Amino acid sequence: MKITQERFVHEFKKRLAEKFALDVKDAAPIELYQTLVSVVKSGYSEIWRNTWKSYVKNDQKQVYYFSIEFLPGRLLKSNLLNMGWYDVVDKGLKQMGLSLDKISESEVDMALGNGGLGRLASCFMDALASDGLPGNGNGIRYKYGLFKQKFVDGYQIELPNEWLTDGNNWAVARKSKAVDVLMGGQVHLIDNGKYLEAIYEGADVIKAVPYDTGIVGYRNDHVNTMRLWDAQIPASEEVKYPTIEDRRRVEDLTSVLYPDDSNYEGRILRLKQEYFFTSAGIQSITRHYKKYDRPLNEISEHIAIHINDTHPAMCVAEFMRILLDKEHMDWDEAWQQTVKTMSYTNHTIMAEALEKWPVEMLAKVQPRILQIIQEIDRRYALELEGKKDHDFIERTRIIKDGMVKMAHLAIIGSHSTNGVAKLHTELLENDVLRDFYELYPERFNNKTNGITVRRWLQVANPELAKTIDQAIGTAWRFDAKKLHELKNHVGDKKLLEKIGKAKLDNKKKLAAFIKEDTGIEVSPHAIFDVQIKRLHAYKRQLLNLLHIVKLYLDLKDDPNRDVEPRVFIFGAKAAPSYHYAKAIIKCINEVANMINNDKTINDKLKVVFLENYGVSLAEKIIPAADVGEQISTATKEASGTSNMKLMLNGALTVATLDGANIEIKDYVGEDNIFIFGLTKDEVLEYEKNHHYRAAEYYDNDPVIKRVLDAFVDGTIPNIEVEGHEIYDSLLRVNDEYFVLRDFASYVQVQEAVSEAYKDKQNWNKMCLVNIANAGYFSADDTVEKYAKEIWNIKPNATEMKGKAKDVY
Ligand code: GL2
Repeated sequence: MKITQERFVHEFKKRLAEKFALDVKDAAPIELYQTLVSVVKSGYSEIWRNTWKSYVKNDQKQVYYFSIEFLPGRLLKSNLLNMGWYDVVDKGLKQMGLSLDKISESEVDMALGNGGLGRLASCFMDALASDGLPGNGNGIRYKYGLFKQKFVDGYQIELPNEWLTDGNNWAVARKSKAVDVLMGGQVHLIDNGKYLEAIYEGADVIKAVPYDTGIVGYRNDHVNTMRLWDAQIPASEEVKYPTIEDRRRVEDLTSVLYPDDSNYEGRILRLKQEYFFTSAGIQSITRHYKKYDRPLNEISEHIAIHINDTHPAMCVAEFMRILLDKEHMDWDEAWQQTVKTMSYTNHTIMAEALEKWPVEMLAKVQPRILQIIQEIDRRYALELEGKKDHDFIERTRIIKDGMVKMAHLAIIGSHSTNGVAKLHTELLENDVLRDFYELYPERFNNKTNGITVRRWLQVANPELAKTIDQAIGTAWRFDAKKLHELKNHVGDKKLLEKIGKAKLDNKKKLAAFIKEDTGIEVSPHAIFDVQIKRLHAYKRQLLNLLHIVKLYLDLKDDPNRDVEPRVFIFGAKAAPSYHYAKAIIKCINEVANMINNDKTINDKLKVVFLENYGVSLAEKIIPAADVGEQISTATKEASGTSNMKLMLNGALTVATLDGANIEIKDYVGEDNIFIFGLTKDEVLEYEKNHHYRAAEYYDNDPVIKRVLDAFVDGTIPNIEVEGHEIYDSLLRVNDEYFVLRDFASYVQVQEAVSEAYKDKQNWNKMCLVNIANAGYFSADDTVEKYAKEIWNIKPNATEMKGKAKDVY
């Protein structure tokens, strides 16, 4: 829809009056926000309808991306950008004396995910729509998002995140599209002469109600759907749940997001959630497919289903259940369609994150699904008999020792398994999933993660975006790879200065936010050194902290030491039950207190731990970062995506050779990144041979000894318990993630960072090289590869990508 400033202002005032009976000057921020959302929604609703209609009309193959987490953050600005309305609305609001930035702050983050995996799903949603591809999200509408983090005396406290208090203005409830999901009870198979009939007894019927959110493509008149399911009690079942507690038992199914990142918890409620959104999604897909009388033995030519990590792996069995029990297909045909339809992404090799569910638990949640998995497993083993040895078959079976291995179900039941960075895929093929790679080499492939450059540069960092426009024009806004044209400008001093200025301005803004949020004053001229991600031992926030303590002790020894001032900025939530991660949070906070309040340090060092890290906070921090810390133990971080967001915003990366860091290094070259630490082969060697002795590093390196002692000798106050825990984890438990082993090379590379920062022009040149190469990590391209190589889907025939290019 075309919009002019005049028309927007008129529409906005009209709706504000209709909705709230208010004038602009009397409206509260939330009322202004809700009014704006309603104008924006009305601007894309017709396109949304038309996009869906065109899929149906053209009988287009569609992908359904099943993910137990989505992390869209705020949608207002990104929708405005994608619709091409941003500037007009910004000016129109100003004309009314309002501010888009302020109104946008009223939007509560949609935080229905933990971290990288959920954010990736949302970047992919945005990219699918912007590529004009027929792609739908399928997930859970949690009533409570990821917990709100507060610090009390330096400890993490978790508060409920009631993100729906003011309603969710973007979603549309589609009660007419609800489906029934059966859980629990028993199932009997009865031969009725024609086929085996599944008779359910005593099962709970749960009504799955979809809430659809439009996902607006970038300037291409294309709007896809993210469908999130809510659990409700069907009217026919109300008498079964006479008390409020009874009702809660059902409705709680979609209440909370499990707050554990990369760690699986064997709780029955989680398993129920997995079955709930899987079944609801598969039922609605097949129901829609059948509406048009197409043959079911061709379904895989019309739909693709993506299993994002193992949480939706029951898709395989649920799809089989529908084809067998409802459509009476024979097993072989149903299986063929299932494998052709499904594809799976693995996001981690951490053993604790690989889901295994006890057979009895699955029997309680959905006995028919268990039966089907048992049959898949039986046939799998039978088929390999005589072809593979007994051990191989036992190692790769789906059910083993009373446990159902969800990754095995996903691999066996799909035609594609991919990792999320080159190194990660290599580890899957040669190590973690070696047997399956031997069995199905053609199923394995790599798809390095990507990010949406729109949110992480155009929306989050408008000043840098404009600077780039001035240098290379605006084509990069449609095709992020074009950022590489910046490489022709490395010698352009004016441009380098402007990049430096944009960074400084962003740092000033962040400094103001830090002051307001924490009371801590930081200088925007110091190096802003950022580590933002979940708190996890393998991500090694502790290594960062040890280095900070070293710098502090050096300054205490010699307060006149010539150091490049630095502000270390952390953002990280720890899973509520992850004791060790919480101990690290406490220690970072106490080190921060000690340093920030020490007058002798004279502002050479500051440590800021911002509360409640999430998408919106990331949008404030990333544009202001000079240095991004990507320091996981090699082999442990599957890909990482904050590494890509930070480089895109001109931060230089301090990195181990892990995950996508390796590919970043290959693009920018070794001179434009700070690499340190053990390599994959060295880590694997240590893990195999158990040669590593952390205590030797303590005994032989006086710097390490001094830094570690500070955690237990009272140097750092208020960490009597936590300091010892950390000390013991390194020295007694032998430092599982090789923090001490990598410490010396980390210190060295950090010295190189400080040295490099002294030459501003060269530093800005390095930033430019990073920005120029960040377009290679655009989610648009990643998703295009999934579309071509895995899903076999094509852009919408009526797609108008690039049509509005001249508007800028
Ligand atoms: C993760 C990986 O840890 C992370 O490296 C990766 O970038 C993302 C997205 O692929 O997936 N795996 C995982 O379980 N979580 C991740 O963030 N939670």
